[in-house]
Amino acid sequence: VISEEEPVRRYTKPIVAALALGSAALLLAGPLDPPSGPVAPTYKTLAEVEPRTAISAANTPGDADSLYRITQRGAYYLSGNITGVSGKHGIEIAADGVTIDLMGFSMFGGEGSLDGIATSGLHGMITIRDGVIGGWGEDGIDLTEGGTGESSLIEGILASGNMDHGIRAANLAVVRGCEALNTLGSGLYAIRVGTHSMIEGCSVRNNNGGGIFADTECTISDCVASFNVSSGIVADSRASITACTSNNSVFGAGFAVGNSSTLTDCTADANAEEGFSVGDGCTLLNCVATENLGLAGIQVRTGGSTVTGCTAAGNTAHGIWGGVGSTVSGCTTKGNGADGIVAYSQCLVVGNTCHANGLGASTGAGIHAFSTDNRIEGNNCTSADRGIQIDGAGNFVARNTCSGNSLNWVVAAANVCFVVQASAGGAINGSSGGVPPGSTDPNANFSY
Ligand SMILES: [Ca+2]
Ligand SMILES: [Ca+2]
Ligand SMILES: [Ca+2]
Repeated sequence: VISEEEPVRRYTKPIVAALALGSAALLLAGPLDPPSGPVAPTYKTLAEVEPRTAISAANTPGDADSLYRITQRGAYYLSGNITGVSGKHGIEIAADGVTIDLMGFSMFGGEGSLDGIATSGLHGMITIRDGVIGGWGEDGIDLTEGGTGESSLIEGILASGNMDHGIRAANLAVVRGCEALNTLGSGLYAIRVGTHSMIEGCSVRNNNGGGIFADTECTISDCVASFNVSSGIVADSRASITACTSNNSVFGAGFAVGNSSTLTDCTADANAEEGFSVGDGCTLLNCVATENLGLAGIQVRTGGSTVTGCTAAGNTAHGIWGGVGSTVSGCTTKGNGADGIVAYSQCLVVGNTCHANGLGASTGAGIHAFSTDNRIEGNNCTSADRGIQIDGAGNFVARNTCSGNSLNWVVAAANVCFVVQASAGGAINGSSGGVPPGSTDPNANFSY
């Protein structure tokens, strides 16, 4: 047991030592003459130390449908958590040029509440950062509530369990480093932006609607969409989508993208519909689609698109669906349930590897041309129900190789196609050997 006197005794020596140091410091003090000029205060006002406005009932009083309402441009911050009430938004923004720093605090809405943060009237140039916005009865953040304002930056926001959208911004928005999850409403999106916006480094998962929706001419990069009920990443036309992954959509596609868009280095896995479903005039480069359940791992819905350097494996139906007038080059398809590559008509299909497709109950080919005027060249098709199957007339088929398929070639009449059973030579050890494959025609196709 420690007696009450003990602490006093214990600190006697340090106090004496501190006093000795103090008197030494006094001996070294500078001149005692005060500086010339009038005496002025040296402290800083609160506005100089913290030149921002705390969001509070005194500074930013609410109105009939808001807890707090910002009516002047400027910088605002939270100094504590906010709990919503029924029938009200958390914070209304009724001015242009407003920055709200949530300072890591959370805004929790609760039953019957409206949006967490919403515009009131048409307002833009809005920044919102660094906090948690959850459980609001409508949207977490809605910068379109008062109309389609322009230019906003939303970063470092975790939006969870909101009823409608997690984060909804208007045109010319930048949304980065945000997470939106457990959004409850169906038919909406966890993150939705208007035209000419950028979404970077965001994660959307377990939402009851879709993951990300971007209007025309947006960029989406480094995002992950997982386990959303409808499609993971959806963009209207002329989008650029880079280094994103979208997986396990319960009823939707991994990526559903409009015309004239580019998708680079993206991955779609185990979605209930297509991995990638793109419109006319798109380019897919270095994308991977695996184990998706829709019509194809990669589907060019209409045509006129370029699919290069992509992989489609283990999808339930087709690997790559080329549409009309598309180019499919340098791709690998393996283990898809139906055809490896479908060339509908007027496609160029060149330099692809198609292995072990047609795994499903129906007949599948490595490459299957449905109609006319396709050019199919320099592909290797192995171990499927059919190697290369041409249903229509007027296709040009050259320099392909097929081996190990149940039927290597199934080609309708009236196509340009010359197939040779290649000759196999003996072993080669040294500088010469073997036999010619069986034709000197430069356009011959071979079975081997
Ligand atoms: Ca209001
Ligand atoms: Ca709203
Ligand atoms: Ca089969």
